[in-house]
Amino acid sequence: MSDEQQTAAAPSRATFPNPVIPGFHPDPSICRVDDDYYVVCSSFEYFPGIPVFHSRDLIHWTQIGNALDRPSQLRLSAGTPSSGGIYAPTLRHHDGRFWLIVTNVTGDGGNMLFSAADPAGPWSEPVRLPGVPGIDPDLAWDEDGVCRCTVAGVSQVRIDPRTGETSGPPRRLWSGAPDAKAPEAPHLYRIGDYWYLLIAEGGTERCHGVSIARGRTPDGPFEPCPHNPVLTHRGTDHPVQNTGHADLVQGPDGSWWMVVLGVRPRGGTPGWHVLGRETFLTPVEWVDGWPVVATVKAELPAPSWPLVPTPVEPVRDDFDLSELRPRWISVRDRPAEHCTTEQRPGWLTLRARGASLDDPDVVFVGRRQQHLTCRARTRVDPGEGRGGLAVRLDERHHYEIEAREGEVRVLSRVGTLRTVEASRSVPAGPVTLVAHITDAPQRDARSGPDILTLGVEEADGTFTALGSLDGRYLSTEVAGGFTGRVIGMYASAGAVHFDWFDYEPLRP
Ligand code: 6LW
Repeated sequence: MSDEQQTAAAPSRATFPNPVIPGFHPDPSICRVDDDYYVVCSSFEYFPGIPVFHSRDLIHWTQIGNALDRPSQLRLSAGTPSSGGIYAPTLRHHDGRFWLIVTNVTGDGGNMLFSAADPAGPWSEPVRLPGVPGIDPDLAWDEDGVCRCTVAGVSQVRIDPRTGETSGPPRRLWSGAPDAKAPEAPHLYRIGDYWYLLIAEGGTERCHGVSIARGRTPDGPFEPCPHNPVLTHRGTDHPVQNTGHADLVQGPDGSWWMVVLGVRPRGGTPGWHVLGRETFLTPVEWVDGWPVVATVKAELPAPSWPLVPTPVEPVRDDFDLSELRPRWISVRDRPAEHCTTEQRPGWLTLRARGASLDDPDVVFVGRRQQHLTCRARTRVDPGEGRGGLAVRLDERHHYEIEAREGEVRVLSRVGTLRTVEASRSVPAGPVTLVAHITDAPQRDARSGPDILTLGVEEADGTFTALGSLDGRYLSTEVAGGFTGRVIGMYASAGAVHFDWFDYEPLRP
């Protein structure tokens, strides 16, 4: 049986890990069509943008594509900073089509709408929405087919989703608690006799929460839920923190669920989360017409409906396809002249543009770190160029092991500090570079979350560590912003060839 055919979990399992979509997958928006569920997430400075996931049981998810996978849909200029670019999508199904609305917060982007017959793609060219100001756009259609777009703040405008035309100025709706920070991530739903307006408030950090109001019409007025916030982990010691930015869905048995972003801070105080904001699932019950949302747990009980496990992702990508698999993302763009599997069949060739990972023009192909402990390896032939294996939080926070002919070096960049941590000679030709991410020993209040050990694999298969670096410096609490770690390959000079890339979780 090949890796692709194995299944993720024995159907008899009693509990399932939450996050259901681990790693940097924030701002989830969910949509159900019959027995199929789809989730999209924010993608910021990465291209392709907006990862799209599919599930048949709400527990097991597979990435089926990236909605914005052509430069005509997404052009992120070199001026796009990390955590700029593409924010908070909403995915909906209406009139036989899937509709996706997102904001590009950088350049001339603004709000954009895309549609598709199949969420795996292709998605349409963008319809621009100059009349819709603000981030976190939502789409909702009423019984007459009128489409409303609701944005952070919270305000609403009627739109024609096919043309992007708006009618009338944006109207203010309900903004959560009167003194709450950042009323955002609105979603409007018709459920039973009411229209519900679900929002996030308190900001996407430790005070994040979810509140709701209801009205008899989609225009309001909205009456706040008497027990708002309906979900928050602020001031608690739950292992999952920052819970907010939610979207509602009904399970196969008619039960209600919420997808919500959360983080897993670890180490001493104040706690560092390194995988970015992840997508969790939590059950919802309705009492007196209001949702009662369960605490977001790190494990989910087995649901009452049949599980449909998805194929386990193979450890190795051999770069034997002409297209890169959907999990691979690059910084801002990925032109074929800088990234190809055609030049040397079975290898990924990266041709440098920027001279290091500090450069907004860096040629980088990586995947999200999705497990708290894991190992990444790649076999690289630097030829006459220079490149290697990097763990990237953003352009100012990254660790890498870099090869050039006859030498490897471990490099770190933290804020303004750039350090050569170690170097050593290696035989000319291909070399296997390794990044090993393990738990940090918890010694006292200052212990970090994890340790990144970078090194090389010798010809006999043994591992030689060249540097062990504190993981806290590649965390959101240090770097700031909205993203998480991405691990991958890069070229910093000339053409660099990669034979394969392994990513192996060390714990589920
Ligand atoms: C997003 C806002 C948020 O637009 O973070 O967690 C911002 N919530 O709703 C960026 O993802």
